[in-house]
Amino acid sequence: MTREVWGSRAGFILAAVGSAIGLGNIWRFPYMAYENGGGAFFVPYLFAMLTAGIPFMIMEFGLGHKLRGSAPVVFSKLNTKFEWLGWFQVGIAAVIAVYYVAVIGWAMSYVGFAFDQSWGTDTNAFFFSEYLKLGENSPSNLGSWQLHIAIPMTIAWAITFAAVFTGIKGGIERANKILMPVLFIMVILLIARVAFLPGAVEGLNYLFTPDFSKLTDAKVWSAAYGQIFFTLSVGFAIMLAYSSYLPKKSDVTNNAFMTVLINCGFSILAGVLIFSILGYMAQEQGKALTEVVSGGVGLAFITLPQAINLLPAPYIIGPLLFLALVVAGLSSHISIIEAVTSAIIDKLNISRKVAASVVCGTGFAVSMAFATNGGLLLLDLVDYFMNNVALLASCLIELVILGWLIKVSDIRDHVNKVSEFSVGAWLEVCVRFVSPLMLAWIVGTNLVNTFKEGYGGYEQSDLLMLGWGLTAALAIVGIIVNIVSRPAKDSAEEDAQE
Ligand code: MET
Repeated sequence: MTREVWGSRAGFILAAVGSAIGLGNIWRFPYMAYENGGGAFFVPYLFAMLTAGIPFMIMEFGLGHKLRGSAPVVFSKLNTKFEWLGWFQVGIAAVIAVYYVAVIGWAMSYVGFAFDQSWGTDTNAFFFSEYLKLGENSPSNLGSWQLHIAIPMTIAWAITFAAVFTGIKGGIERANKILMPVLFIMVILLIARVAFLPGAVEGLNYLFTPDFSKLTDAKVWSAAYGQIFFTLSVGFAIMLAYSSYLPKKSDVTNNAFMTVLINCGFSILAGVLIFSILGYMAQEQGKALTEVVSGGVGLAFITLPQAINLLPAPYIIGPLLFLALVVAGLSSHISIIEAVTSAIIDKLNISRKVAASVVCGTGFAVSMAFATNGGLLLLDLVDYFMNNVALLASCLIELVILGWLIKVSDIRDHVNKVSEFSVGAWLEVCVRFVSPLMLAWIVGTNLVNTFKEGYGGYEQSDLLMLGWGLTAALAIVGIIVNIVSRPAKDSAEEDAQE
């Protein structure tokens, strides 16, 4: 089978940017910046972007372009012993995909609620009690299935399925060519409106006024590094898959820089949007901004609805805000499902249509666990482990392989051969020293802290099964697949040496 290719350079960049820009940019970044020193957060964030984000993106685009395969193929072509890491990454992608779609589903519901603000004044009670119907649940006691959550999730799955089933150029590229411009237009229109509301400037001052004392706090650096991999979709099979469809003649370095810079620029736009709204809300309620700010799920589904209640023309701004979340989320969901699908196509040599049907069918069924009363708790616990343990460990292992177990200069040479401007030896310094050292420290700290303190007050048995157990299971499955894989990869290693 000849490998599919992107139809145009712009199409590839839009798809890569579509993957990178997601829920993480809108609900994670602004709060993270606020919590970690406001304007001063940009120092560690830029540092993480330059030393980890850009090098990682260049390496993954270079590897996907050179070795033309999904994550397991790429790693097994480097050395057949490394194939397991590709499957571990595909596993992380699969797990994230099944809960990420739940948040897209909630956001879809909230587009509807926003028209008449049917969440009422107590948006907290509305979200937890009326919408999620969270009761005496826990991550392992999910309660009953909720049709009103399952329906929007099904719509999200249908869109992702249609894109991935149709193929790289006709499906994924075409979807992103619609979704990305729509997202940018919506966000710019929203900013143009809310940035002039009274109080908005105070909100922005909060976000951008640097608290340099935070720069000596290790947690701030860890937060910046932790955010960069998730937001750029690197280290969990996505960008390897996307770049494996690049045509032979492609400017890898330029594409990587564009993707990273557009994504990080968009995060700042999202920060401006959210903090203008929060500043306005604080002013209207006569409160300090610190009293109204919240993070994560609370920011999107409790605080924003409260703010929308106070906004002029809430029936326009409200639906637009949630639609932006939906659009950003969908283009990322498509990419994460493609990461899994392309690995299955490569491994089993089956058609895209069959692979996409199996992946989306199974993913849909599993994701229904999140359309339950306890879905939020399950999501919270699994998300913590995937982001703070599995993904960062995967990135660290990838860095050790790329920096120390193969010749990183080979990849740099390949990249330089096909790109307009050359990448200097700084790439190797970042891949071999700066990033792995930072990550080793962060992963180590996360492991020790989670081991000692647990997470979110969940039961030990839940942490053991759905956190540690799930993470270990993904690695073990990868290793088993690696072992039983036919060792007929001898030609592959030669490919990698080329
Ligand atoms: N980059 C995406 C985000 O920031 C996540 C990876 S794809 C589900 O939301």
